[in-house]
Amino acid sequence: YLGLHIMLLDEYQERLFVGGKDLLYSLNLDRVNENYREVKHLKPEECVIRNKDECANYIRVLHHFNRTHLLACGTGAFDPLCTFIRVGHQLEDHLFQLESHRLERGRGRCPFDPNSSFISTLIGNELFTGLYSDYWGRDAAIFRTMSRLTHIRTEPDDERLLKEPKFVDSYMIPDNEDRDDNKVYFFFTEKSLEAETGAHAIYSRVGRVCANDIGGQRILVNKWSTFLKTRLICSVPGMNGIDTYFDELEDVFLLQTRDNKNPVIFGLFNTTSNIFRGYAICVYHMAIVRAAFNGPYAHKEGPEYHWSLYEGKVPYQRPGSCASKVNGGLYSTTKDYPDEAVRFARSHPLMYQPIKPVHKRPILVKTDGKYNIKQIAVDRVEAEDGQYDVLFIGTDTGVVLKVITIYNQDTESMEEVILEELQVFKVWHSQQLYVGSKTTVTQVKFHQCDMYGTACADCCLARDPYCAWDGVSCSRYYPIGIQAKRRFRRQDVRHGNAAQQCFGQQLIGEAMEKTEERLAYGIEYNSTLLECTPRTLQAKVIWFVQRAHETRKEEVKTDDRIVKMDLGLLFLRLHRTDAGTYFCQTVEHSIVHTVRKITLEVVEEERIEEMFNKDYEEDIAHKLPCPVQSSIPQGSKPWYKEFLQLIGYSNFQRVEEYCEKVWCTDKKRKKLKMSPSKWKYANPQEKKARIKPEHYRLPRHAVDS
Ligand SMILES: *[C@@H]1O[C@H](CO)[C@@H](O)[C@H](O)[C@H]1NC(C)=O
Ligand SMILES: *[C@@H]1O[C@H](CO)[C@@H](O)[C@H](O)[C@H]1NC(C)=O
Ligand SMILES: *[C@@H]1O[C@H](CO)[C@@H](O)[C@H](O)[C@H]1NC(C)=O
Ligand SMILES: CC(=O)N[C@H]1CO[C@H](CO)[C@@H](O)[C@@H]1O
Repeated sequence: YLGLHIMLLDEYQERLFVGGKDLLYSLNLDRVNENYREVKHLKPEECVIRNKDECANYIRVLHHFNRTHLLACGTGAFDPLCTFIRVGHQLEDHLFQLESHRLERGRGRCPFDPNSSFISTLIGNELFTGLYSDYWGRDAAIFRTMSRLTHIRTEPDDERLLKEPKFVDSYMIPDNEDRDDNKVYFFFTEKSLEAETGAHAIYSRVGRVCANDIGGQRILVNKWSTFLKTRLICSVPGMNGIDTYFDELEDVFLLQTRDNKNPVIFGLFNTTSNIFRGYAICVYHMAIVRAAFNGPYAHKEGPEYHWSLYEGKVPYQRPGSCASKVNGGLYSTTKDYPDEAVRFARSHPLMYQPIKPVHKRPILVKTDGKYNIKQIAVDRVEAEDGQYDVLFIGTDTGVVLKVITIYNQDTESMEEVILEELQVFKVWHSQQLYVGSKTTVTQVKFHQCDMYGTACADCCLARDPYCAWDGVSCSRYYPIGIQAKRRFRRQDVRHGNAAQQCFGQQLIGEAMEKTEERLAYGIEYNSTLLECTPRTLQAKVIWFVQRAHETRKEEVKTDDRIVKMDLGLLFLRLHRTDAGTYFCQTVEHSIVHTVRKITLEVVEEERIEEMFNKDYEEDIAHKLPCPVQSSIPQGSKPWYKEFLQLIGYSNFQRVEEYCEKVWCTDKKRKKLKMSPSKWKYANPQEKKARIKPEHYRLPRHAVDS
C-alpha cells in the first residue's frame, strides 16, 4: 500500500514525482517502472498517537520550488512538516535527495489529517493553500505561507467566508499583463449562506484573492483583504422553469489556451439530492467569472435578513481589486487601502451574481448510475471539421471514459459520443496519460486508432478526433500544416457520416463485410443468451428473427421474457416458438450491418428429461452435467459435449461456459454432492436470480479481451 496522494510532472526532466505514505518516488516518464528513485523513511521518528495509521507521514504537497529543489510537505503523524528535495537539473542526472537538515513546521501548508480535503498551489515562492489547519480539523482557511511577504489567511471563525468547505482545486489566473493584478482562484463547496430553502444546502464556489494581498493596516491585519467568492452553477434547465442543480463540485480541470488569461474551466459536479443521483460536467469562460466578480455585491442587512442585492455606494478602492498599476496605482499595497474599503470587503465576501456555464447547461450529464465519477481531464484537439475537447472521465473503478460532446445550436442540446472506455489517470505528457490510484501509477496512450478496425467506415464512425482514415488504415490525425498528405485524410467527427466521407474508399472492412454465423442451443423453459456486441459504442443494435418455417423476418419484440442487453439478447425463459434464425443488426449513421446470424434451436424439455434419465442410470461420474469437482477424469468430455457433437455443434468452450453459468453454481455443486439425483430439479427461482441482467453487464474492455 503506497497511499499515493499526489503526483507532479516534470516534463523538462521527463520525470514523474509521486508522493505517498512515508515515501516519495521519482519515476521515468517513458517507462514508469524502470530506473526510478525513491526517498523512503519520511516517517516521523516520534509518534505519540496510538493509531498506527495516524503515525504515518502522508505527502500531500509536492511542487517545483526552484530549478534545483522540490518542496514537499506531509501530515507528519498529525504534525505537518515541510522539507526540500534536491533534484538534478541535468536530464541525465536523476538526483533525488532529501535535504533532511531543512525540516520545517508545516502548519498552514499541509493538513494534519491525511484524509481531509486540501488544495495547494505554489506561485513564485509563495504557497497558497486551502485546508483545515488545526489538529481537530475545525479551522478551515485559505493561507499564503513561505513568502517574503507576511503569512496571511482568512479570518478564523467567520462563517461568511468559509462554512465547512470541501476544497477542490486552485489556480493562479492572470487578469492582464500587470503581475500585481494576478489573482488566485479557489474552487470549493460549502454550506451556503444564501440558500433560502434548506439551511444545510451545499453550493459550489469560486473564491479569489489578489496574489499580492498583505492584509489591512488596522482591520484585517494579516488577513486577506481581497477575498471574494460567488456561486458556481451547473444545472439542467427544466421544462417548467425548475432547474435540476448539480451542487457538489468534485473536480476542476483548467484547459490552457493560447491566451493564458483565458483558460477554459471544466467542472465536474455531483448531485446533493438523496433521491436523484447523477453527475454533470459544465464549462465556464473567464469572461463570465470576471463579470461576476466585477458585478454587484450581495448584502445582508442583519441576522434576520436574507442575502440580497447590494445597491448602495461601493467604496474606492473597489473591494476585491488588487493594489496594482492597472487599478490606478494609487495604492502600492493593500495596507494602504482606506479603512472603509477594507471594512466593506470584510462584510461583503459574497458576490450577488452566480457564474453560469457556457450554453447555460452541462455539456454532459450522467444519471445512469453506472459509474461513480471522480475526476476529469480535457485535451483540445484539432480535427478536420474543427476543434474538439476530448474529455477523459475517471471513475472509481479505474475505468476512464473518453468522450466528446457536440453542441447542436438548433435544438440547444448536446450530443455525447463515447469514444472509448479506457482502464486507467491524470497528468499527461506526449500523448500519454499517467494514472494514479492510491496504490499504483500506470501509463496509458490516449489514442489507439488502430483499435477502430480496418476500414474507412469503422474509422469514421468511431468519430475520434485523434484519428482519421489515411487511405490505408485508421491512424493518428494531425491538423493542416503538420499533415503533409492531408487530402487523403477522411474524418467527420461532427456527424460521423461514413457514407460521404468514405465514398470511393473501401467502405466496409473485411471484418465488417462478413456476417458471422452461429448455431446456438437453448433448453425449453430455461434461459439463453444470444451474444452480440456492436463494434462501436454508438451503434444501435436491432434484432430480427426469422422463425422456423417462416419466410419473413420481423423485429424481435422485447418484454419481461426477452431482454435486450449490452451483451446480446437474453431469453429468461425459452419457448419452443422462439426457435429460428436471429439477426443481430447494428445501425450507425445510416450504415446498417448484420454482425451476426444465430440459429437458435430449442431442445424440448421432454427430450432432456429422457436423456438425463438414461445417462444417469448409465454412469454417474461421466454423465453429470456439473462436474462435482474432480468427478470427471482429466481429459474426458462431459456428457453434453458428446450430445452437442452428435448434433454438429463444435464450440465446446462456449457451451461449457454457458453450462457452468446456468447449471453449476457452488450451491448446486454442494447440493449435488449431497444428493446427486436432485440436480435436474433445480429451483427455478434460484436460476432466475442468477441470470439477472446486470450479471451480464460486463464493461466493454472485458468483453473485447
Ligand atoms: C483515512 O481514510 C482511510 C480509508 O477511509 C482510513 O482507513 C484511515 O483510517 C483514515 N485515516 C485517518 C488518519 O483518519
Ligand atoms: C532552491 O531553494 C532551496 C531551498 O530554499 C535552496 O537551498 C537552493 O539554493 C535554491 N536553488 C536555487 C538554484 O536557487
Ligand atoms: C456523489 O454523491 C453520492 C451521493 O451523496 C455519493 O454516494 C458519491 O460517493 C458521490 N461521488 C463522489 C465521486 O464523491
Ligand atoms: C435442464 C434444466 O435445468 N432444466 C430446467 C429448466 O427450467 C425448468 C423450469 O424453469 C426446470 O424445471 C428444469 O429443471
